Amino acid sequence: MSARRQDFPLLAATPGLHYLDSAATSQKPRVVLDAMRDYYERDNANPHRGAYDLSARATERYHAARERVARFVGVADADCLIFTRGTTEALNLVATAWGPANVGPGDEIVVTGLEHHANFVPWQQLALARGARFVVCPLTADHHVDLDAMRRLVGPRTRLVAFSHVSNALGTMNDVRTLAEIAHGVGALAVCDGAQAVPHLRVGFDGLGVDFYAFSGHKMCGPMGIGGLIGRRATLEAMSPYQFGGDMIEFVRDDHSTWNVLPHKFEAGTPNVGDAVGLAAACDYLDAIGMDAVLAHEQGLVRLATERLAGIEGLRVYGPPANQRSGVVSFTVSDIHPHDLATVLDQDGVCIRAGHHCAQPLMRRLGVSATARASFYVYSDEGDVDALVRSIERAKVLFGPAAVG
Ligand code: 7TS
Repeated sequence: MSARRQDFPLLAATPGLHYLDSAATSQKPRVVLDAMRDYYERDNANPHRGAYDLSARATERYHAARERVARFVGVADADCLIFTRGTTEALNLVATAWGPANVGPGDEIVVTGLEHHANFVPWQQLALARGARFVVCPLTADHHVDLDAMRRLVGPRTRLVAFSHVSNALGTMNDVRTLAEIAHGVGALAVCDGAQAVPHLRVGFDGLGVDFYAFSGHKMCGPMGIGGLIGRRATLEAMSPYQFGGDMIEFVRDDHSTWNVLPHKFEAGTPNVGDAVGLAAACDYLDAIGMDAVLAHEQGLVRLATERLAGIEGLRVYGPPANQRSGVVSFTVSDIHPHDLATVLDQDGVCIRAGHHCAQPLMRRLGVSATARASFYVYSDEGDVDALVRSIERAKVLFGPAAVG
């Protein structure tokens, strides 16, 4: 068992468990759980409101968590990091708060064929509501975003280009800087879904060139219920708030209201301090390992897994080579349905994801309705790869000759 497994109470308590669904959500290290408990046991109060010391301490912990997470994602201006429930809420924030004021009839929104529904449907719905054209950029034969096609597709009416940093279904890493340049070349905003990047790579928002960047804490050792939207200050300041209530106002008159400064303008209501504290502890945990080491560890396991899986007759791996992807391996095995495969693997304590991975447009482009997906993280090890391969072999025997090739 890898030493790092011991940092994760759930994994330490279940030695036979091979958790290969970290792209869906990661396990949580003890230090994150401890940080949250410490906050609730010592400093819990509603921040920004009480004139007493305990509330000031809660406010300070929330502020410190934002500074810590901002440093992790590489944004120098921490007020440009809005805490949200996660990536989905962050992307919907942009679609709701920026969209209607900036997209009109005849305009275009361009996305890629690789997207998670969270970075597809909000833009599709915005385009439908505003009478704009919704354009899906095709992929190359090796499942990368086709940059030449993207250059051809964008034009003077393009208002926004949305793309993922790393694909959740294939692990493909996109060329974010080039995609942002293509968007900016026609005066469009570049929106990047970083849900599968922030947990695995050193991101550095300030050097990426995008206008908005979204991520989820629960995929990076943090708790569920917290994530973020990073935006450029000028763009965020020009946007109207999308939710109204406490904390986000400056003055409220009977006939009109004015808005608080960033980040509060986009954080209506009582903030999620406990989870922000947990997310900051997750950043400490990952930085102590080092993000280069995190990626190298995952890519080593992906290389090993793809080599071993290649030896299984009838197994097909989707997506780019190991050195061009994060810790995700998507595959199908002959005519065993991925859901049946996942059920057999579960009997062996191997947790994988099966289905369309919230990327139905991508599945259509791959010509499948579903794949099986194994995803690795800091606590995964060679024993997990062994268990995966062994269990797939067992499934093939169970499903008989039809599954053999
Ligand atoms: N974007 C990408 C690329 C994702 O992988 C996910 C979640 C989301 C957006 C949505 O994140 P949320 O935290 O707001 O839900 N992806 C997955 C997955 O691959 N399996 O389960 C959830």
